[in-house]
Amino acid sequence: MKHPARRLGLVLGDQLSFDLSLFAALDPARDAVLMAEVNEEASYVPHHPHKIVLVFSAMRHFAAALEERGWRVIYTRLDAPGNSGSLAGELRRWHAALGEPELHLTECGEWRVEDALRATGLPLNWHADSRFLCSREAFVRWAGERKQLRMELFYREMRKRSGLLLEPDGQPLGGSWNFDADNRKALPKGVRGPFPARFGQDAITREVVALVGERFAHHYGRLEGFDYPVTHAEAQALWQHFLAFALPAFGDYQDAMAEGEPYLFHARISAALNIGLLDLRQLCADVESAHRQGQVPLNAAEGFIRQLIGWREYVRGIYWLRMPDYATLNVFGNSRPLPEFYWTGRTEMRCMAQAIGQTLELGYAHHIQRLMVTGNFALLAGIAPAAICEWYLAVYLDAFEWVELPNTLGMVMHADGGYLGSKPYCASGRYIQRMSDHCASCRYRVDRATEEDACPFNALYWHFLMRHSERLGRNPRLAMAYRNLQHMDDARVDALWERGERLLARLDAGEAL
Ligand code: DLZ
Repeated sequence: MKHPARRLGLVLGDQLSFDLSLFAALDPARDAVLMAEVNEEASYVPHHPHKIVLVFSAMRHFAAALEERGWRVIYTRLDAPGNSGSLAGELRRWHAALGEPELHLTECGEWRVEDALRATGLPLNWHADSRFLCSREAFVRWAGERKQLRMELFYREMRKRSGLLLEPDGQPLGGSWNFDADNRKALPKGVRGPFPARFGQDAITREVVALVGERFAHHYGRLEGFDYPVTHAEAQALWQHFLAFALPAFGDYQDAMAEGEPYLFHARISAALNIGLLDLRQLCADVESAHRQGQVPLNAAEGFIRQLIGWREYVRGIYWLRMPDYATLNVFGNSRPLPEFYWTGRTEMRCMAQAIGQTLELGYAHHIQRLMVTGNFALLAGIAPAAICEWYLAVYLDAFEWVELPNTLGMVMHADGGYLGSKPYCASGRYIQRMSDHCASCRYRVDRATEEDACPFNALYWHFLMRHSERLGRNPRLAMAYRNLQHMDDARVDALWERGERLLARLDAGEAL
């Protein structure tokens, strides 16, 4: 038997925070921490190589930092002899090897992982994930008997509970809870995002890059060029770069897209936050103080804080409230496979090629590219929710199922029938034209809908509304679109339907558009 431990704390690859409440339950003098790189987590979906590099490298750096603080860390490398290949297997193995210590764990991000750990039958002591403001139980209480949940109401509760951006009398700063209407500007010509912060690879990261190259070369996405933070200090530097150079314009251009601008004014911190390298409370406090010191307008500060304490906590609450059945919802009965070009970027639709291309290169696209380009296309084309969910989970550095699934299945695909959001985010090519400069260099014409060179988003948009009119026709948020459809003459409606049918048939034949 290895030197026994009294207690063993399991720390997962997305739990790399010194502030986890788990650590308060352990004693560095007598207890141990277990961390494990396992094949199952790296391959249950074909993760982008950068994502595996990020998680493994950040895990190795965190293990070293724990050891520096005096912790005994049992660390299983992916290629270590005896690696059982799964988190449950490693927990069982080390529980036996260390003399059956008391086991401590933090609630998992993903239902799948928590289920597998519970299924070991080992006696497990669970700790709440203190990185979130709203516990799973508090969300269940908030949701109560409400038939429909709405983010906006949840967000107001969170603002009140956290005290963020409030007047002394408890009213919202600036007289409104939400300044989203100010955050939809297109990018003026000549405006560019700041130079992105980039982080060099140290010896640990280079070793991981080589390992990922050997073991996961068949995964889609580029291995070279990894430049993301892997330590708390680097994540702080990324954050300070955002505060100084991008936050002031973040609100205005939050929804904009531009050629050759993968980040614009976005923070790019979501992956670091989701794996524990950044602390939500600090981020919110920094943004609020930047606003109160006059460095950042309210629409930017409020918009940023809303994403963190509103949307992000809301989707996590819904995930844990509704899993595991939530993953199977498919109210439109979609069954079309994901087009091959999602994995290669080879499509003549310029906006899609840009969004997918940067995703394969960087493991990153911002929320409007995800929602209104790749997501919108999947919605309009009737892609099977499970297939598009797997894609988002695999290709984005920040994608863990608790945040990916509600965003994709609920917000993008409306496959939950409107439980998470009140309308599907369907749009024609006009929206993309308004918010980007992609259409100018596209081979398709955004001002046409029925001709062979017309932007596919246009006919697919009307086809989507027509084929789901029974379910969506009475949705007040789509009333204008359905009114426009009613006012079209029959010949136009037929031509749109037929063009939509031809496009879908081409997808079914495995053709790229
Ligand atoms: C994403 C990921 C990967 C690629 N590898 C590991 C791993 O080897 N060990 C580990 O503990 N965690 C890994 N993760 C993150 C887990 O998948 C994550 O903990 C679950 O998705 C739960 O959120």
